[in-house]
Amino acid sequence: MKKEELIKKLYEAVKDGFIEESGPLAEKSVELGYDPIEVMQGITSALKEVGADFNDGRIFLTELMFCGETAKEAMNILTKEIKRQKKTVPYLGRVVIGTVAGDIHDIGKSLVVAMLVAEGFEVIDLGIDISDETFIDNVRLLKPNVLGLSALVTTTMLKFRDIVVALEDADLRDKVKVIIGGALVNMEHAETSGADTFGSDAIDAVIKVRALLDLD
Ligand code: B12
Repeated sequence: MKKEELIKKLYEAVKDGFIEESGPLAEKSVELGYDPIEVMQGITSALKEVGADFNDGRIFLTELMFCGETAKEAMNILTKEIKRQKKTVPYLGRVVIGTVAGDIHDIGKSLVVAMLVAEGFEVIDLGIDISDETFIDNVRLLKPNVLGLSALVTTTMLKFRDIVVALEDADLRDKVKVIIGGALVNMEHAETSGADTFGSDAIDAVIKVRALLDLD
C-alpha cells in the first residue's frame, strides 16, 4: 500500500470510528517503514474535523469517544515507533508532564512525550486528570528542568494558573520552567497563567523546551 493511500485510510478510519482498522493500519505503516510523524497527520486532521463536527452538533459524544479511541489505537503504535527510532542522542534534561485535573485528553500529550524522548529528554509522564498537589510533589521530588501541562477544555485550562501559583507557594517556581499546551492554548494563556511559554504542537514543544533551557 502506498503511503498516501495508507494515510487516507487511517484518516477515514478515525473519522468513521472504525476502531478495528486503525491499529492494523498503523502497524502496516511501521512495517513498510513510513515516517510515523507523517502518518500521524492523517489522524490529527481527522480529529480536528471530528472536533468541529462535535462542536457544531453534527455528531454525539459517543461518536466523539469512538473516534478518540480509534485515534488512540493508532497513536499508541506510532508513538512507540517514534521512541524506538530514537537515535543515540545526548541527554538534554528532565521533563515532568501531565494533563491537568478534570481533563482526560491525552492523545496530543503522548505525542509531545514521544517527540521529547526522541530528542533526548528524559520524560516522566504523570498521566491524565493530575491534581495540582501531584504536580507540585513531583517537581519537588524529581527536580525536573521543565514542567509540561496539557489541557484541552476551556474550563480545565484555568488549572494552568492554579498550578503556577501552587509552585510559587511551594517556593519552586524559580526552580522549574513551565510550558503549557493543548488544542485551544496560545501565548496569551501562557502570559495570563504565569507559564514561561506554550507549544502549539509536538514539534513546537521540542523547539520551545530547547529554547527554555538555552540549548540552541
Ligand atoms: C479526541 C477528543 C476527545 C476524546 C479524548 C480521548 C483521549 N484519550 O485523549 C474524548 C472523547 C474522551 C473527549 C472527551 C471530551 N471532550 Co474532547 N476532544 C477530542 C478532540 C476531537 C481531539 C483531541 C485530540 O486528541 N487531538 C489530536 C492531538 C494530536 O492534538 P492536541 O490534543 O491538540 O495536541 C497537540 C497540541 O495541542 C499540543 N499539546 C497538547 N498538549 C500539550 C502539552 C504541552 C506541554 C505542549 C507544549 C503541547 C501540547 O501538541 C499536541 C501534539 O501536536 C478535540 C477537538 C480538537 N480539535 O482538538 C475535542 C475537544 C478538545 N473536546 C471537547 C470537549 C468539550 C470534551 C468533553 C467535555 C465532552 C463532554 N461533553 O463530555 C469531554 C471532556 C472530558 C474530560 N473531562 O476531559 C472540546 C473542548 C471545547 C472547549 N471549548 O472547551 C473540543 C475542542 C471539541 C469541540 N470542538 O467541541 N474528547
